[in-house]
Amino acid sequence: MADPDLQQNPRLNTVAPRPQRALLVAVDLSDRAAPLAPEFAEFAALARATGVVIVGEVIQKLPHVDPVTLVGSGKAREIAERAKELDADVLMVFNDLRPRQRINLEKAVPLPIVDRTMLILDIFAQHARSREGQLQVELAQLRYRQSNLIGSGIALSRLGGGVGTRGPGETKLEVDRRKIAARVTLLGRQLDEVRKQRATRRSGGGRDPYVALVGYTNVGKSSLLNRLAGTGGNAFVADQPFATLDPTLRRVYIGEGRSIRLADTVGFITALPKELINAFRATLEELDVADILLHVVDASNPDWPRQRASVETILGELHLADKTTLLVCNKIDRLDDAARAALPPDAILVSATANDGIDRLRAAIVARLDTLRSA
Ligand SMILES: Nc1nc2c(ncn2[C@@H]2O[C@H](COP(=O)(O)OP(=O)(O)OP(=O)(O)O)[C@@H](O)[C@H]2O)c(=O)[nH]1
Ligand SMILES: [Mg+2]
Repeated sequence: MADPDLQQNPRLNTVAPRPQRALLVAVDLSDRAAPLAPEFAEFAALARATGVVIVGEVIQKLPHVDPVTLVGSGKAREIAERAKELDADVLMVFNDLRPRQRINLEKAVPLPIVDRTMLILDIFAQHARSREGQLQVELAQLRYRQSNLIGSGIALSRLGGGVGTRGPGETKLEVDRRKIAARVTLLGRQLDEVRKQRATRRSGGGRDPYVALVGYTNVGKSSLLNRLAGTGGNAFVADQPFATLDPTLRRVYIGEGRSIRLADTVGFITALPKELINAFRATLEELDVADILLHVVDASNPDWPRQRASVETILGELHLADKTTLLVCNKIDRLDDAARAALPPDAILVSATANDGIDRLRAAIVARLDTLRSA
């Protein structure tokens, strides 16, 4: 962060004496097409990945969200009491919040509010390593604040402090808005510069076919890259959402004297914030030059069909829906024979960690490349 004024109150930036205590809140709309349970579990995983301790959860069933406070007003009072009892420091709200609902809920429950998008942005901020990645995340964070009227008082990890501390008053917000706009312009220019440099580097790359791993976050894309690349793999692997942010490219031998360039990419998630898609668009649209996409799913997660559909939606938004794609079902070491047999017949079954099916995957890539070449 170049502008110190955009940062959080320095008093709050000192190392927290204990992890932040989060109370999770959700409105359950009992939508049969999109049941709450799997998405709420994912939300909790996102919360934990930011380093908070979850001290409780409040879920309210409603036919519609309350236009004023999101939850009903009685529920808002109940949340305030629970938060006090549990000594919570931050409210993490699952559902999308309009600016007005955010302000009203913050009045009813005097705690900073962090929503799902802010969590995702926070994790991205913690994990971005490359200059381009860091610029992209900061741009996404600022754009999100701009469109949701959130002042810089909400400290996300890279700005120091924990996730979500008190927002500033109105006047500060006005000043912030001008500064944020100026910073957004500057970041945009810096990103253009970094991207030009990267494009120059990339054009020096080899002629081997280009294959990209895509898929939901935490399904094992980086593990597969490591397995396929052998000793040269060393991509970062972790059991947490968004371990990989920066694209990695490795040369991989696929047999018959042939190699490919294999790219690892940032994982996707349901309703990936549009600010992030826009900020990462340039990186993601590079997938357009891929000859084949390997769509990796975690077949051991009962929720994988939903995850697969989300990834396909995002690929569509990136105009990549028509790419040649192989479906790769990973983590089959966790499945019994019956569960394996129930997977789609065209899928390639593998386990990156148990080193199972990797030769089949190599052969499938070779075969598909041959089909493409003869087409
Ligand atoms: N049981 C099992 N676990 C696996 C397998 N492949 C990966 N994992 C685990 O799944 C977790 C996520 O693996 P990653 O390779 O980091 O997943 P990713 O898709 O790159 O995740 P992001 O970069 O966060 O999107 C790690 O804990 C891996 O050890 C597998 O075949 N079987
Ligand atoms: Mg990864």
